[in-house]
Amino acid sequence: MQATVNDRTTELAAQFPILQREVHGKRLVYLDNAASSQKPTAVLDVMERYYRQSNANVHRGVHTLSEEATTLYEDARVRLAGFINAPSDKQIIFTRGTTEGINLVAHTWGRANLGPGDEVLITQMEHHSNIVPWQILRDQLGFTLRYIPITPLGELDLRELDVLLNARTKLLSFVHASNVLGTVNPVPQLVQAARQVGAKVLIDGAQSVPHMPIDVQELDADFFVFSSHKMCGPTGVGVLYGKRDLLEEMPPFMGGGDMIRSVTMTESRWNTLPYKFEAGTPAIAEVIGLGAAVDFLTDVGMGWIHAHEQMLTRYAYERLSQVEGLRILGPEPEKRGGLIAFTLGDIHPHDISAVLDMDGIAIRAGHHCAQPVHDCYNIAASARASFYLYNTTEDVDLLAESLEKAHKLFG
Ligand code: C6P
Repeated sequence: MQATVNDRTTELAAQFPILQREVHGKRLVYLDNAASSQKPTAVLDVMERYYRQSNANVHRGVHTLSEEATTLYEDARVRLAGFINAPSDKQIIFTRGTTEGINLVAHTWGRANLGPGDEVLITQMEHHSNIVPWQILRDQLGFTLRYIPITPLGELDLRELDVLLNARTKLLSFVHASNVLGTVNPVPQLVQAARQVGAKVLIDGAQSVPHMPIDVQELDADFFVFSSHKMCGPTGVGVLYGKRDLLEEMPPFMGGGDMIRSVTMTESRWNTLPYKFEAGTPAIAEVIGLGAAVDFLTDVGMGWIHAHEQMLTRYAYERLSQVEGLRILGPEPEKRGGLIAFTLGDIHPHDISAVLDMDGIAIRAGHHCAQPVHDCYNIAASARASFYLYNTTEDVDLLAESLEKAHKLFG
């Protein structure tokens, strides 16, 4: 069974040109997928084809190239809507990524709805991109920012939820899957609790959309954001999904071309959804590339990807637990996505990563843009291995062997 899974993975890995290269004379073992995934030929080809054959601006011309570019761009939107089961492609707003999606909600919905006496509830396991925008807005608008704490095992501590989430809470915003702990948070329980006090819900899906089937209607969040570059797509593009009535009510984020219906010297009127939120020339090639990434992931099967990563995570959890001095952050494999952050004795994570790099193994070292999570464990940084559809149990074995080497070297 395991051999079969690894066989399919090897076949998939062959579709990623970069995975054929060597680093320091060794086969590249890419375990930094939570930071950014690699890109298959299907995505690279579609982007090159766009530039070679159809390159022109979208929504702006009636010549053949512009019409082709517009069709490719809007087809990608339809594919994205299907991928997360959005009721309409009008609810798919292309952004630059998760960070911009959260900032868009903060500076449009947030500015229109938050003020003194209101509360925004986030969690201590957020990425900085779901903390800093709210701190900036809090300082400008005077609302209160609260945090759901974390248990020592790396799960949300929901014992005080009925106090933290109250009639003053206007928004509950949380990460679906933590980029440090791997914890997959209980969306139904959190959404239901928010509904009871009338709070809106924003979910950061940066680490969930690439790795598991997502149905935004089933999750029932008001806003859901994610990034293309973590799901086999190019950098520079991401998605904000929102409930239609909210998106209709919200003022625009940025002003400029394409987001207007009409402009006079005294005032402007806004375009309809989704264009109201897409000011200026968008990342056309990147959106088209993201559409191809969605086709690729759908062909592989999101259910298969999820099961494969669960298998790898269980395997890695056991294998890494045997490395002397290694401490895993976060819950047991059943409660986490496909990543494992850890410390190794008191070796600095940058040193761990440098030793692994000499063996061709790429991991991430640092605070992973989530300093408050590390504060919970009284550490400044950690090392993190994160898996994707092209990783195998052999990659995990190489990781463990290299970590043992690092322990001997520094221990
Ligand atoms: N985390 C990591 O190595 P952007 O940069 O906008 O595409 O994504 C931001 C972001 C938001 N939320 C979560 C949960 C994330 O993991 C990330 C990106 C990368 O963990 C880069 S810091």
